[in-house]
Amino acid sequence: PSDTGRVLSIQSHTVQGYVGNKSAVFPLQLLGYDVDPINSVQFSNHTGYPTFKGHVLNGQQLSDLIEGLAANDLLYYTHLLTGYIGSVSFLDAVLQVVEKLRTINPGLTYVCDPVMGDEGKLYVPQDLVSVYREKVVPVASMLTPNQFEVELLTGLRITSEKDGLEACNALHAAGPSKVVITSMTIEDKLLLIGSHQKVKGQPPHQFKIVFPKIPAYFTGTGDLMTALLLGWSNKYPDNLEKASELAVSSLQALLHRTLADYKAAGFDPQSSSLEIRLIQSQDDIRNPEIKFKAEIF
Ligand code: ATP
Ligand code: PLP
Ligand code: PXL
Repeated sequence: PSDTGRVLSIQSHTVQGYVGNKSAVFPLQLLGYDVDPINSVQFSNHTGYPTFKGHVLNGQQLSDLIEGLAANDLLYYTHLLTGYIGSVSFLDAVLQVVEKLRTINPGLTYVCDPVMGDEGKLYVPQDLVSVYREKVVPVASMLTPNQFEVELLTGLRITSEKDGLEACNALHAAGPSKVVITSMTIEDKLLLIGSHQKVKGQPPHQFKIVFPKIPAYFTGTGDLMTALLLGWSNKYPDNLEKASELAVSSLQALLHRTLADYKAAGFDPQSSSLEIRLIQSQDDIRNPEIKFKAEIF
């Protein structure tokens, strides 16, 4: 744990707009990290647009890149970051990358956003779910699921804060010492739940951060959130609530700027998903003002 690190980030690339690596690499760099992106897809734009064009990297092509790095002794990483993954074969190749990186740095932190769906809808193939559950969760250091993804990973139904906390306990038992449920809706309120099991087998330290729902739909925010959580939790390794306060505060500032910019341009923010104003929010990423405080359970 230190102020900086070297991150291998395996995520989507879009030519236009900010999802995947496009929304994770720049903020991590701003926070002082060396980031080496591997683009799991290269698309013209994110898949929420009427159409998209581009190419998908397969598991063998991922392994080729890793082999090239290995051949030059370039595989030392402090962190691995993964987000949306579209197939079992690619997820299996990622699992091999985790194993390989840990032979070189046994202390590697694997930060995994188990992107599978949202609001009851799955947007990856069904057969990915059991791979995440059985093979990925056990090797992850930090997991950043949303409410629906927690349900898929634990088989528990989450309708209250208590359910969320119990699900975190189940996930700790399966592997990761840090779990952040990045968003859940409980009685019309949005909240984040964080859980840090500092000692294996001991009760975790748990907290929540409540924040208001903005009446708009954004894309790439989940990817940005996980990147910020990696960045800040490495700087505050024993203080997940502080790391989460910083991440939530950056993100809310960025979302409000995004909304204001769209409105100023005469655009109806509820008519389609909004591209985040990432570059324009660099001060809010570097130096967030903490406006959202954690409440300890
Ligand atoms: P995953 O990447 O695992 O699918 P997710 O579904 O939680 O994660 P998002 O729904 O994009 O991803 O949310 C990520 C973060 O973005 C939330 O923690 C929240 O801080 C913020 N956020 C996104 N949309 C809104 C919104 N409409 N109002 C307020 N905050 C939002
Ligand atoms: N919709 C589709 C089709 C996706 O592929 C993704 C990818 O992750 C999303 C929505 C959600 O993105 P987010 O991580 O911002 O929730
Ligand atoms: O934000 C997740 C994401 C990742 N990758 C691609 C996407 C999206 C969201 O739409 O289209 C290609």
